[in-house]
Amino acid sequence: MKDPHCLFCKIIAGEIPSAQVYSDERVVVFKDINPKAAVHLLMVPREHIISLNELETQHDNLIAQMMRTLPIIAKQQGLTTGFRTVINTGAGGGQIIFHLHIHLLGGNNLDGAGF
Ligand code: DGP
Repeated sequence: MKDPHCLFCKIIAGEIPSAQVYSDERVVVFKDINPKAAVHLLMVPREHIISLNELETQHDNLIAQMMRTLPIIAKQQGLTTGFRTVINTGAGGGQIIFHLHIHLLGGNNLDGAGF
C-alpha cells in the first residue's frame, strides 16, 4: 500500500508536512509546493499507484470517486467559473513524482491547453 521511498506516501502518512485541504478514506488533497496558478492542488490516492499506466479494474471505483470529488473541492476553493485538471504520466509526460496525482488548477484566467 505504502512505498517507503515515495514522497507522496510520506505526505499522506503525515511524515512530511503539507497544506492539506481535503482528506477521506481513499484520497488526500494538498497544495502544490510550486504553484502554477492562484489555486494549485494535488489530489492523490492513499494507495501507492505509480501512474495511470498502473491502473487496474480494481481501481475503477477509486477513479470515479476522484473525478466526482474534484469539482466539489474546486467549488470549496472558490473556483466558481471553472478549473483545470492535469495528469502527467511517465517521464515523457512530465511526471516527476511517481505516485498518481491529479493537478487541480484555477483562480487565474486559464486559457488554451497550456499548463
Ligand atoms: P508532476 O510533474 O505531475 O509529477 O508534479 C509533481 C508536483 O509535485 C509538482 O507540481 C511539485 C509538487 N511537489 C513536489 N514535491 C512536493 C512536496 O514536497 N510537497 C508538495 N506539496 N508538493 C510537491
